[in-house]
Amino acid sequence: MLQLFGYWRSSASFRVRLVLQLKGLSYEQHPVNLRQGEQREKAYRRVNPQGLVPFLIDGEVQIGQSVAIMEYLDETYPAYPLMPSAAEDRARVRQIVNMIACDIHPLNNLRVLNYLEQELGQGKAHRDKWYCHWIDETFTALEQLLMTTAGVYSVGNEVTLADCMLVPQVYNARRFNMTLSDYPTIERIVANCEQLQAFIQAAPASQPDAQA
Ligand SMILES: N[C@@H](CCC(=O)N[C@@H](CS)C(=O)NCC(=O)O)C(=O)O
Repeated sequence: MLQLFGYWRSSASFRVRLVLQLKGLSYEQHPVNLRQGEQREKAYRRVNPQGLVPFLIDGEVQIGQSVAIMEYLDETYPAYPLMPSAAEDRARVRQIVNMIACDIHPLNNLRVLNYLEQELGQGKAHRDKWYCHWIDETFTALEQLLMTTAGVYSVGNEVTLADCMLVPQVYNARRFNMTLSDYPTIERIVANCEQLQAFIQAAPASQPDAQA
């Protein structure tokens, strides 16, 4: 059985849960409570020395980094492929994946926000402004790109890894009360995804460690 170390509200964990759900793979969840700092404790560092979630164990195979895990699952479990067959479309998917994974998420994750508040003395208002700024900058460009690539989903009419990145990032934006009306294509794609059972089951609120 696949083992997933994650946290209900972690968008990087959400990405991996989406791939698992879309492919219909059974997996056991090992919640790591990020709010209580469990990711930094010795017990978890023995699993993932980087002290981040998600982390996947598949028998002898152990993998960190959500994008690496998603690609591993897609290549190892080919049912319900999440990369398009045409090279150009695969490049578009990777472009979207990287815009979110490289240009938004690292600026906004928990340890960066904690550093802003605790080390640099920024208050909640500045922290939230920082958070929304980096989403807005990339979503503005992403909206333009998606207008040229999207069908029902981000790239064409099949769900791809791009959607598995986009929906968790929109979840983060909503958590910080961002309105998405400036990004109508993003809004439309996410609404389409959210009708699928896999997206409902992978959502943070559906997880066993979800807190009210
Ligand atoms: N690039 C990594 C980022 C992983 C990451 O930052 N995960 C967050 C949760 S979304 C985390 O574990 N944060 C813990 C912390 O910042 O202390 C990935 O894609 O897996």
